[in-house]
Amino acid sequence: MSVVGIDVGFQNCYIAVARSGGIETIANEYSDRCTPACVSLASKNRTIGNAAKGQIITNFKNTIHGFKKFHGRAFDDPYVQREKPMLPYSLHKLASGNTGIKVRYLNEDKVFTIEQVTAMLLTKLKETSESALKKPVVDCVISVPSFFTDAERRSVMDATQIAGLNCLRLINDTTAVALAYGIYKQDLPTPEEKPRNVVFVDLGHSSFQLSISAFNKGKLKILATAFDPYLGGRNFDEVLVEHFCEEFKARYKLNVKENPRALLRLSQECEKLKKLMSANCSDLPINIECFMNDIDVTGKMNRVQFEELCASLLMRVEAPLKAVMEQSKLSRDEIYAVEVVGGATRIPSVKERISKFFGKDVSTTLNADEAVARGCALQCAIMSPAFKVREFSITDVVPFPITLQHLLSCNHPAPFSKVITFHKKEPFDLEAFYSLPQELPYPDIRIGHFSVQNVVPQPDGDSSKVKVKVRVNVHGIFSVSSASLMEKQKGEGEDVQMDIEPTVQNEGRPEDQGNYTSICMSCESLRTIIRVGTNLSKMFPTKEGVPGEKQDPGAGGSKPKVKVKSTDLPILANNIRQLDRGVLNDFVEYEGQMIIQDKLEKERNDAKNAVEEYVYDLRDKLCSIYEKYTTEEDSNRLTLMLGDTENWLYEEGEDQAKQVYVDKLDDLKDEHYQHLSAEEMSSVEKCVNESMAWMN
Ligand code: ATP
Ligand code: K
Ligand code: MG
Repeated sequence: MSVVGIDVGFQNCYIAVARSGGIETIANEYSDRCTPACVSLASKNRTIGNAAKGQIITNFKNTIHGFKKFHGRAFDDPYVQREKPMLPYSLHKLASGNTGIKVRYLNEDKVFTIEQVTAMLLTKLKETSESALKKPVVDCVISVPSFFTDAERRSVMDATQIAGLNCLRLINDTTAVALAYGIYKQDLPTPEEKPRNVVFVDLGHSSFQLSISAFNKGKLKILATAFDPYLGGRNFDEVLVEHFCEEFKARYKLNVKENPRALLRLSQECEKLKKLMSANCSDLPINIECFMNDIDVTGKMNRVQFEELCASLLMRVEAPLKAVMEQSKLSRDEIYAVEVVGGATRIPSVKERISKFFGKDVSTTLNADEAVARGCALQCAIMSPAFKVREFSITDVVPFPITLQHLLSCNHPAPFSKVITFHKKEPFDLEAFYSLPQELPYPDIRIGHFSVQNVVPQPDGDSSKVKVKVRVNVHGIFSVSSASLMEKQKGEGEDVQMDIEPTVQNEGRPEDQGNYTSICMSCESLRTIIRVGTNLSKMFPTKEGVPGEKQDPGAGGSKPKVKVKSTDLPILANNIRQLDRGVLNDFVEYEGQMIIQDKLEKERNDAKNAVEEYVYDLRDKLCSIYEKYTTEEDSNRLTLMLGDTENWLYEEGEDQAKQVYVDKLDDLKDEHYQHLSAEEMSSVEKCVNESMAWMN
């Protein structure tokens, strides 16, 4: 069983794997540990990652990047509408109302769902891990921003399935970082001592997240999270782009915004400039040749100017810092360290603001780029029975309160928390939604609609007791996970089942308010539900169900023995914002076809390259090591043949089926060797090998 952790960033993805030596971040075929979150579609294949990044400008309409936050979002969502005019590729409203991406692929117009696009990226990351580990990779842990809602998380989970991955856990970015920080620390306070509180800050390309974690030996508990989902390195790039667009308009009369290619080039150059400014205070140049209308443009900027331009962005750093401290109810001197990760925390003024707020230097003991992936791999190792890892339990939070409403026949709600008892004579419906729309970085508060079926009255006509269990699972996804009808048994000695209740049930009791009650599942109570321990690997993943509940060891023994028969009731989930399962299966199949198509195209290209290489190689050898073994006549004939082949490769041989190239190569080899007897040939080969060995 493989142990793989994947940080799917808005811009940069990293993979970490567990090997016997420990956790290791792995490199892709470009020897790069960072794989860009970029997918490019073309007439014969797709390219993903580094190769796709190289297509951003040349194939801008069909090269998709910056798509992570379209997960679970409706096309009409304000975020999507805000992004749309700035994207070089087209968005498309799907029949479901969700956001799709329209591109040209295999010479056809094609709309991909966001789940499919992320699945393409995951396919690449899966292949990279497989070639590093030299075995198939299925199980993994993947990171998501802590502010991802139910719909966004479900959408990412669907993407993992399309890519053929089994995601054991979606872990919040900063929780993964906290795990990467804590698991190796030998000097954490014992469970009886006061915990060590550490703030984790992640400023990536698209978002700003932070959390405070309390560490004791063998465990971490997230005390609070806060974020600005719309503040990241990209905003700083945009400020520079805006500045130079104006400057170039004034100086060169260029309207950069009308030219997507120029805008993309400017954006890339501004990002480079931004990074350079992190290390240099002096004036730095920006030079782009043949920028637009054959005009070369130049400009310059220094850090002081940059900070002035970004003043309003820098102001936004503080609010989440304040919020997380307020939620945690800790004072600043109770903070042991402030650990920063994420590429954009390298901006000096960002670091300064953070350290000023906390009154201490920020620590950079973690690898800013790889910590999330490493945390994911550690979590995967903890969950894998194949790996022995130090015990470490994680208690995370769900940042947004959820309400579950009980719909009566006339749509009256009646909510509750984790395990709740209803008295019902017939099937009934439950509706879950986010309680505080103003706090949600997402316009749709709906989570799902759950019908509890097969409810019947008791034999005497009374209402039946129905116990409904709701949970937020290990991925941070909400569900009404089970319901059972409890039936009191009369006689003794009958075959009955004890009514065993999970320990998490006792927080929050419904209080009647006429037809409905309202209890929010606040952060505090949800924390209990999402408790994930190291014993998880044994309990997970057996069924769709998820761990987090232990049976009360005291139950049964001390309670009076009421004999109850419990019957499981089916639950029908509706209005859940995820792909239809049939559609999902189609996507799984289609992803498989695209993988094959890419493979075939690669083989075709390899076959073509082999012909080309043979031509160059033989031409070289004819005037070096083969020279004295080849008659002038043969040499001329072969040279002519090589020239013909080369021309063919540029003309009709430019775009042929794989077999055509394979045959061509065979012909070349036949032609080359036909004038030699077997004996001569072996002697030639021997000499050639000797001289090659000598040359090396
Ligand atoms: P997200 O976490 O939002 O999904 P991500 O994980 O892809 O995004 P990171 O890889 O953490 O993001 O960070 C990328 C950002 O960091 C980019 O905006 C990049 O320009 C910026 N960055 C990287 N190095 C530097 C640097 N030296 N100075 C300033 N910014 C930098
Ligand atoms: K990243
Ligand atoms: Mg990130």
